[in-house]
Amino acid sequence: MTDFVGTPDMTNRSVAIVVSRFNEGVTQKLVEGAVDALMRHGGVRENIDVVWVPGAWELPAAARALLATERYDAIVALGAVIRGETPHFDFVAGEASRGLAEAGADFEVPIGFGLLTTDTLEQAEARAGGAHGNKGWDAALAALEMVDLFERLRAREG
Ligand code: INI
Repeated sequence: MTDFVGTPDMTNRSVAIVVSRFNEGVTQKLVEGAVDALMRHGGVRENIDVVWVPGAWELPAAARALLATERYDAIVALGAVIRGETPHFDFVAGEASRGLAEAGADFEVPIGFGLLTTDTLEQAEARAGGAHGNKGWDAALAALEMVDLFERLRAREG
């Protein structure tokens, strides 16, 4: 039996953070958490691109455009969809999530999922550097772990 577990390591790796401006007070904090995680795991600022889009709906298209460049080892997708502020919460949140999952699967590149879907602004703030941590940090770390895991699995294949 062999266990495979990835170790988050940003050394010599390149990551794009794609983030929505909608609810920017929250998403800016998610970016800070994600950048912090990447820097604390061996990253340098030259290897981190931050790409802003209007809203969560636009995240999958931007992620695909970034992946098509083949410049990145991983994508970190960040956003905040808040139920109280939109009658089409389910469409925006659902389609953004589905689109990101599909993009990751199609390109076989890890996409860290840091899209908050909450009932209230307070719940979103609590997850963007508040009482419930920072989901931007979590998403960046998960993406790095998956990059390393994929590398280990590919090495095993060869
Ligand atoms: N986009 C978000 O990222 N969060 C939201 O809460 C939100 N609301 O409330 O509607 C939202 N809507 C904008 C959407 O993502 C698109 O940018 C817009 O429809 C233009 O395509």
